[in-house]
Amino acid sequence: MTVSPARLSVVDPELVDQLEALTLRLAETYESHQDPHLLRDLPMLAAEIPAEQRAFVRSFAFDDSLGYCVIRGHRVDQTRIGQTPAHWRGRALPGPEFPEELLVLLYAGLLGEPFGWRLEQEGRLVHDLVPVKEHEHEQMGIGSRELLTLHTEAAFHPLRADYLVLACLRNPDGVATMVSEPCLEDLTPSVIETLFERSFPIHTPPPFINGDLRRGTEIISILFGDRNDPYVRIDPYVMDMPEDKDARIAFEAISTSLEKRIENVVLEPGDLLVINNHRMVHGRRGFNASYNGADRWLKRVNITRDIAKSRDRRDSATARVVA
Ligand SMILES: O=C(O)CCC(=O)C(=O)O
Ligand SMILES: [Fe+2]
Repeated sequence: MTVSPARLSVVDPELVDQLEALTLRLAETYESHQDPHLLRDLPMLAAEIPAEQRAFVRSFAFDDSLGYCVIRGHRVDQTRIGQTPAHWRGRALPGPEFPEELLVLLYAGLLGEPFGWRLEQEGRLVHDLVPVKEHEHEQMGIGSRELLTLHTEAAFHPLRADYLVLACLRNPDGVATMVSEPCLEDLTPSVIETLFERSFPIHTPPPFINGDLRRGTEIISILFGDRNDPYVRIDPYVMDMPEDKDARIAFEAISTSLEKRIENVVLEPGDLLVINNHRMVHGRRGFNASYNGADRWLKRVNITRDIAKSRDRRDSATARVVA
């Protein structure tokens, strides 16, 4: 599906070289995407993003109405970035695609503070989403064969991201990222009322369980915020069907509505998909990976508007890894 004009911002081709030169220079200046100096400097550096894209991203955040938007036209140097890695683990930092990671972080700097989870990709701030053979059939960003079901990112966690940025380095088979925004017209007033109640059990998914016994099952509401224009928090894959009949009906109604309204966004190299994690759920179509170094490769960054709220779960004020 083509991205509608209201959701798309294309970088002026005349500015693309400049941006590339900037990220190449910054890649010489900073150590890696984990460099605290880089994280400190991000909002200043973000001023180098073309004014049109800055205005576009700012409106996306300020209006708080769309679930996603796409920035298109940045260059990815396919030769320099090399082969798609077989795994995110064990890669030297910085990798050859550090300039591309810097670009994602600059955009992240317009939206808030990037952060990582200690239990996700070892606390890295920029994740590699590549198909990993041993996880081929799993419900993970690094899976491939199975469709990755619709979800709010880290739905189980109160400190989950406000925004995500997915940056496409390559996507040779045009594998779609699925997006779906809740639509109240599909739901009756009583269903909406029920979805606002804390009636829905959600579990901590496996990658986050290792040794972290602080979170188990929590009972959440699926909708929150404004009754007429609610935010959403759902990940049916890690949620139980509620025992209460009305809650069950409501859960099924919103799940069906979200499924029905799926749009497929096929990211191209250089695309940045900005997701408002409260306005929309996302997922990914299943695909056959080849594991030959040419597979789909995305970068992912979690962003919060308020880093202070995770202070008791970070080692220091400047640390960006949440335990
Ligand atoms: O690969 C994609 O397009 C999306 C993956 C995703 O949802 C995730 O890793 O959180
Ligand atoms: Fe996701």
